Amino acid sequence: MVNPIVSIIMGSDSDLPVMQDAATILKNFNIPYELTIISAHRTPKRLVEFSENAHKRGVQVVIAGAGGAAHLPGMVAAISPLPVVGVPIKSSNSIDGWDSVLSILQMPGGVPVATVALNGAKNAGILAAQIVSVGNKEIRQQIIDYKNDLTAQVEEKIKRLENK
Ligand code: RP5
Repeated sequence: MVNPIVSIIMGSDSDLPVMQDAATILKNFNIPYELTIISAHRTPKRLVEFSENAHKRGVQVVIAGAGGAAHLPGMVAAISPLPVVGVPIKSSNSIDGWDSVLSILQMPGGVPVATVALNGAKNAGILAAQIVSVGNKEIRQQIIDYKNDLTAQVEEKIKRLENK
């Protein structure tokens, strides 16, 4: 089995329907990833163990999703030397989602978390792919192809609209 270079972690299995979008992107780009649950509040020792060791296992980027009082991405960023992409999730314990966004976004200077939109796990997957593409020409080419495809899709829509 190939070692994962991206780690997708989330606070609860209830986050999976959202976080699955990041996994789908990485799968489509053929980027080896792992996916698991780490709860900042309910498994704090597991959080520390993961954060201290992920880079030693060859992980290059962490995607961390959580809802409500969403401390998982920030706490991983506090310990790990790896770049952390944070996904705020509108969960059962969220007021309206802003609580998750601000918990992940408003990090103190010195401890960055690259925060995507609420439930924005798809963009987290793309951003993680772009980060690992810095040192990988094949992945970089896939990103270029992906962007060209986005353009082609819109051009197709423009054609359809203008020919009506
Ligand atoms: C957060 O609490 C999790 O990331 C999840 O978004 C939320 C609710 O968790 P469960 O009660 O569904 O386990 O820590």
